[in-house]
Amino acid sequence: MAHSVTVNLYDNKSISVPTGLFINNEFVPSVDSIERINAINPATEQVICSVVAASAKDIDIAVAAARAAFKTTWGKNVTGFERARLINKLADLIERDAQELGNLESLNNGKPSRIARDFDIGDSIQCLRYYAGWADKITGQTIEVDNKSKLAFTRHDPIGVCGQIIPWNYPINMWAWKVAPALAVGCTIVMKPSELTPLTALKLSELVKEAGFPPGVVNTVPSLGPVGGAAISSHLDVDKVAFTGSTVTGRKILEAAAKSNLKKVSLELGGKSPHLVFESADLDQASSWAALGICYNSGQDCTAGSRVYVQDTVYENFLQLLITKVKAQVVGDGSDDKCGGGPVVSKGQYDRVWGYIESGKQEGAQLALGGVKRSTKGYYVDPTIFTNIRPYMTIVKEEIFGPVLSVGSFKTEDEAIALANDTNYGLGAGLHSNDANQCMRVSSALEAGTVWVNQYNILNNNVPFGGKKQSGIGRELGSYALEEYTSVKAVHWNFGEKLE
Ligand code: TXE
Repeated sequence: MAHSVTVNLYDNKSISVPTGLFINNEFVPSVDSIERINAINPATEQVICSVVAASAKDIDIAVAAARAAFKTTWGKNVTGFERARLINKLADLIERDAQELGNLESLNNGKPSRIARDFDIGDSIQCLRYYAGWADKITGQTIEVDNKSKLAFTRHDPIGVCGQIIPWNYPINMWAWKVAPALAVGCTIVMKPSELTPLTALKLSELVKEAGFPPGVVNTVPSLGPVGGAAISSHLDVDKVAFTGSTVTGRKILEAAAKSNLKKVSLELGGKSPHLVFESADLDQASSWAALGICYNSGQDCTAGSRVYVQDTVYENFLQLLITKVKAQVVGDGSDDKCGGGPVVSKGQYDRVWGYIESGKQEGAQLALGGVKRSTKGYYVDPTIFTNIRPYMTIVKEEIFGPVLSVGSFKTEDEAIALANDTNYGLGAGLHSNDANQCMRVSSALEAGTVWVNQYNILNNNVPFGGKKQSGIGRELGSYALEEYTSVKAVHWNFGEKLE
């Protein structure tokens, strides 16, 4: 069977998309399985194409390829300058193909093509360039010890073969966040994209080869989570797993790592991020950020601001502004540049989100906007706002991962902080206030890896990102991510002391 297929994009152009497993810079079939994964367009519910699904044996082969490259052409055998050159080359190629990649991302994920191109891919290019900048600056310390004839120094060695398991909400972006720091320090990669969105990771693999990375440095193995993801997590020759996805799966990965070789694990998991609006805030701005916080990427965002709490004195004003702004969001087909959001990614996610909307209605929350299904094709969920919420309600406690917002109120700052922190998660949090002291007090009290003050959901490649509590372990982005992919070796050097 051929290892590529022609896919029609929106602009009447078609492209060839690889459908095999990418191992040792070649697209290959599975060695022992005929299983395939259907990539579906969530706007039409139609199959775009199918790709090879890696078996556990294929994962073994990909890991062996990554290990061989780590020992020979990559790892400690390639200079930081060369790693930087190749990563920059890859960034240039992605920039060259941004339109095409944006269309493909949109087709498979549902998000508007314009947003995929300008934001997801734009950010991914910057991420690669940011880490290319680090590649020749991976240094340790020289440490004086308690003897003048000795010193110690540290080396920050690449940790080795990295399994990277990524989700479907930002397929290209999550690929870049994982691949860029790993390559910068000299690791090799076995990348498992989500079974829902395998296409752009395969297309990017072509660019990895074109950029000139040696075979085996980046391997791409689309697979079902319990097959390929589990095989990576429990593999004895994988040194680290980086994961973004649900807390349930994160727990399984950590357990598999503990039961196999105690590989290093970083986890970026779910969230139920709160957004606090105090009475001194610029309500017009705060409502715009809150609308963005829940509507962006159709709410399929680990930091989606899914709980908004407003000081009672400004609650009514704020709510009206918020409803107007959320209503103005255009949700539609990804080919339409006017759209700010598309359908959710799959039938599974569609059913899940609508299940939460039903539970909100049944548990007594009040619908202030949305909550009505479309009768047309596509996994669409129009932005939905619930008020009259209670802390015990499922929509207030659980991550919905759709454009569904719960809005409540508070009287005092202490009450606001208590409401915000009343969750097992700790990924993001936002606050809006024009009182600088209050901003400082509240940002310090919020239990979250990222706090946004008078804005929301803005990330930068040079600023760390990650969670507290059950939202994760470790940090991505910034210099902090480099620590996730390196292993520190201390070398103790004696240049004088003699034993009697
Ligand atoms: O996630 P999974 P799902 C949350 C969000 C969403 C829910 C379910 O709330 O509604 O999770 O989504 C791989 N061993 N997030 O079921 O299963 C899987 O193949 C190893 C938040 O799609 O976590 C995919 O590549 N890997 C999140 C990846 O895990 C396994 C983004 C994510 O899928 C595996 C996505 C296993 N046993 C969902 N089982 C965020 N933090 O942004 C599955 N996988």
